[in-house]
Amino acid sequence: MKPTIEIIKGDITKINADAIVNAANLSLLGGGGVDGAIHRTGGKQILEECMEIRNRQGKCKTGEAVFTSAGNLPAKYVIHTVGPIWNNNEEKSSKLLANCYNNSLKLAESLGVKTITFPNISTGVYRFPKELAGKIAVETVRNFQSDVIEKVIFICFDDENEEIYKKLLQ
Ligand code: AR6
Repeated sequence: MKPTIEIIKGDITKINADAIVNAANLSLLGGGGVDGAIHRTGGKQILEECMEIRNRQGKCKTGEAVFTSAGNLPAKYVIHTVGPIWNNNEEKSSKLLANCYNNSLKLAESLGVKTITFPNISTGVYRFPKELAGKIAVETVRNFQSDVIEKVIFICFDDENEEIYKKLLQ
């Protein structure tokens, strides 16, 4: 089965889904943007679990995904994935960004997640072109078959991404 896809404009920390995805960095120890918001609102539980992951496996590689509980957030899990920093190597960056979506979906599936919410990974501080990032996100999710995941929500924080996703999903 293919999960249904929805777009919501707003703040991912307010979303009541089984899993929300964090656009983290290699350190897994927090930062700005959506990462900052998730750690700020979710509380120290999330950071403590990220530190345990760091101690166990070291840094999280670009395109890979790990999970923690969601602390004070209304979700059950936070899936932390590290998007690529845009560097004009379109082919390599695109592949890595698709890996973020695929690996997060696979991890979510293994956790029995029915509803998962993605931010627009890499389109903030990491400067990935929004149009291309949206295309990759939508394509990757559309190609993902699952008997577990029922719904994928793309949460758009800025107007530009909202417009891009609306067009892509028309
Ligand atoms: N809810 C949903 N989306 C958000 C929120 C929010 N509360 N806040 C920002 N966005 P970014 P990146 C959108 O910069 O480009 C961090 O410092 C934002 O509008 O958060 O993957 C990490 O620690 C943009 O569309 O992540 C890394 O060092 C999208 O989230 C680095 O930034 C992603 O923007 C990762 O950069």
